[in-house]
Amino acid sequence: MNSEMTRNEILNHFEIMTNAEPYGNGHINDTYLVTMPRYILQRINTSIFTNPDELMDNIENVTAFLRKKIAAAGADADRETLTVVPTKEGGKYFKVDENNVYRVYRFVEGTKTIENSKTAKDLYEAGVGFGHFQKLLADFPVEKLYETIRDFHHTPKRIEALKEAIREDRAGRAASVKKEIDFALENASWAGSVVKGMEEGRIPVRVTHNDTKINNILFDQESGKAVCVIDLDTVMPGSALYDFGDALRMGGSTAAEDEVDLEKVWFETEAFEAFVRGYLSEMKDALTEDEIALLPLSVKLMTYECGIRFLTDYLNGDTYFKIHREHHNLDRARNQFKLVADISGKEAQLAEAVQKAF
Ligand code: ADP
Ligand code: GN1
Ligand code: MG
Repeated sequence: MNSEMTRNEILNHFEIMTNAEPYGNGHINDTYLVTMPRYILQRINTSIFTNPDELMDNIENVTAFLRKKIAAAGADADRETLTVVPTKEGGKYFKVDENNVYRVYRFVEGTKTIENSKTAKDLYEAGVGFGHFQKLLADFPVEKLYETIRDFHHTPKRIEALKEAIREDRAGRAASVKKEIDFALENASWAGSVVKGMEEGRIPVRVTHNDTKINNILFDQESGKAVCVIDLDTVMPGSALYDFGDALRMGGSTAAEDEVDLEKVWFETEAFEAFVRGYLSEMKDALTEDEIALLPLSVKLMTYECGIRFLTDYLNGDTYFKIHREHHNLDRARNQFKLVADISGKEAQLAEAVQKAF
């Protein structure tokens, strides 16, 4: 929190709703109940999202589009998509200074997020949630979207960034992580599959979320059904395979992303089976044959890509991902690479699960 302005002062700039209604049956004083919906206040990471105008334009356009479709289907648009709360001047965010840019969303009530322990039902619902999100956005005009982070899932460029980090060795760590570097570079051969398919026009460019961690879905507290896809900062043109693979990177692991005991880190075929059933219940008619064929590989690919991003950040001295302990990024990279190795041995099972889910 910046020192110049308190949270309440910042909130004062937003169109926060308050209401006071007469309350109780007292005979002496005038009593009112003051209600206020709950809100989420977020400081935007402006070192990553350097253009808040473009970022918030994307989010407003996408949520307005979703809102119309959800309402037209008779569902509750206030619950099923994010609502950006404007500032009192009608802006999409409030800027204290270059590094302190804030936005407010309506809090979606009656929901929960799922972090690490997840059931097959959670995975099924997550598949429905992300699949539905993609389906609703299928006819969103892709040219309206800004690329908020250029080449975000361009895996070959991520490999180039890793190589540069190795060459520069800014934190003096390269020699100590030779094993991880070797693993990353040995696995580079298949890492361009999706990007190449998109460049050759075999894999369609779609409007995708691009950061489909399971904790970026709000689930209904009672029914456990997926309610609302959140964290829309990276909604950009991309591949359905990015979202599918990234969701299972986290959703399919038996352990947290930073678990250091690699004996606890495995990829669960059952999680894949549940997620793919949910996802295909929404997307099976929309996907092309090439996309369907690459669903199993996409999980390994997105896990690999995330692993090399963690390793790159470790080599660069931890400048991108928040860390909470020394070597945190290295722990995360090792964890992701363990998953990649495990997924490699299970690809035939995953392909079978895709067929079964149709
Ligand atoms: P980050 O980019 O840091 O992951 P998120 O936008 O995903 O930030 O928000 C972090 C967490 O805050 C979410 O995982 C969720 O638990 C909660 N959250 C965010 N927006 C809302 C909302 N509108 N209603 C309810 N909870 C929310
Ligand atoms: C970041 O913001 P969050 O925690 O949802 C990252 C993702 C990574 C993920 C790894 C904008 O996601 O790409 O996969 O961490 N988001 C960005 O946990 O870089
Ligand atoms: Mg998030």
